[in-house]
Amino acid sequence: MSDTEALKGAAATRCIYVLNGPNLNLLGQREPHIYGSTTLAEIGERCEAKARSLGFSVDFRQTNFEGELVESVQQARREACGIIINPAGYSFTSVALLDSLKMFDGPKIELHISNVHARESIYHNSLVSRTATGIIIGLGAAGYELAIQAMAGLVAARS
Ligand code: CA2
Repeated sequence: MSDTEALKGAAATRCIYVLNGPNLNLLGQREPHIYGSTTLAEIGERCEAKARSLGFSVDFRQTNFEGELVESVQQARREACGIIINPAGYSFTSVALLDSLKMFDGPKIELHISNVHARESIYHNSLVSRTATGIIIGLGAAGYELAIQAMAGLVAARS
């Protein structure tokens, strides 16, 4: 292994990917009674601060496109020690996303801001849950920081 490869590998062991699916860019602007008033940018900043305090870095992303989400998961295979994902609407529909996550060997935390089980039945059957190491549901924006904390523990337990 070259020095460059070794350096990349070392960084990957400390980088957590936090992936957000469609419409989450609107957080804080619509439906605050369901999703709260915190914006996605604020959540990203809180994730970075929490990760830094635990000796990790964060790559925080949002996309409205299924293929882009799949590509981020594939990239995580090379660059991340763990994935935290709020797949939003793709949780319930995307076999492609499920397939890509199955190929990621590290810990995976699925997260939903709202309690999906207290909502309409179309929100009850997440495909992503089939491959998740753990799930955080219904704790609002605070769920993201809890997920970072949990991920740090999961990564430490593997090394
Ligand atoms: O509670 C969550 O985090 C969800 O993943 C959010 C998704 C929904 O499809 C899932 O069932 C649960 C929807 C994201 C829509 O985001 C909005 C943000 C602000 C205003 C309206 C929608």
